[in-house]
Amino acid sequence: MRLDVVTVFPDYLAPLRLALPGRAIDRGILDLAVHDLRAWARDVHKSVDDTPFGGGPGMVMRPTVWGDALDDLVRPAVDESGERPLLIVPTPAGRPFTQTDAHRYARRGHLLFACGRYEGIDQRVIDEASTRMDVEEVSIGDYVLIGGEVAVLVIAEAVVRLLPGVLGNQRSHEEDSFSDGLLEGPSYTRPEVWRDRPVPEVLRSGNHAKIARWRRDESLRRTARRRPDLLDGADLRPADLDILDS
Ligand code: 6GU
Repeated sequence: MRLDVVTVFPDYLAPLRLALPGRAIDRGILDLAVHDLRAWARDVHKSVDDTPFGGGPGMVMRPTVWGDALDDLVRPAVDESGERPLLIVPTPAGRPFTQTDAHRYARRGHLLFACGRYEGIDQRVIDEASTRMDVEEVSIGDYVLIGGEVAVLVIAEAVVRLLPGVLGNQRSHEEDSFSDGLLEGPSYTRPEVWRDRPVPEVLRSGNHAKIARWRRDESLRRTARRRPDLLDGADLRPADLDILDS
């Protein structure tokens, strides 16, 4: 996968070269490039923003600068594979980013992240880009960040860990929170008793069917308490309903 990030703070993206994404880069699974938007600025002051039409607080990022950056990074408009790049614009005004999106992004060949700062990017940049690439404006939650950089770290990490060969054990995706529509339950390791707290007996029983049922029940109970909204979308079996009633 090719992953381009355009930002006025390239240093913010340094963590992408650590840990999981870093290993993916070393193994040639991920080709990461972080670009300084100011490289496309036109004036001596390298300015990338201007005052908003219609008035109001803050500044808006200039379409001229962003347009040139996207032209240079998305040439040709179609990759060798014949696939359009996917432009992802993190913004608190976007659709919520979910695990389903992470799986969808992980199947793409080329992701391009455009980090906005200030009051955002001139909307014509997004509208014009839509004519030659797939574009999604996404939010990582109902709170406001200063810019899109941290959101890119979040989204990129969620995507990169799904790329084949990045995590050792593929089965670990299947047990992730959200992959079955429920939250994951608690986990335990040695020692068997720690500060007078024993590991739940069932986990030491060696009875795999019983362990699976217990894990499912913990997962259901936790989801009902913390994220009841998720239960509507989860595919529940008859045995699950008894737990939720109890
Ligand atoms: Cl994606 N960007 C910014 N700037 N703030 C956010 C966000 C994104 N998601 C939630 N808050």
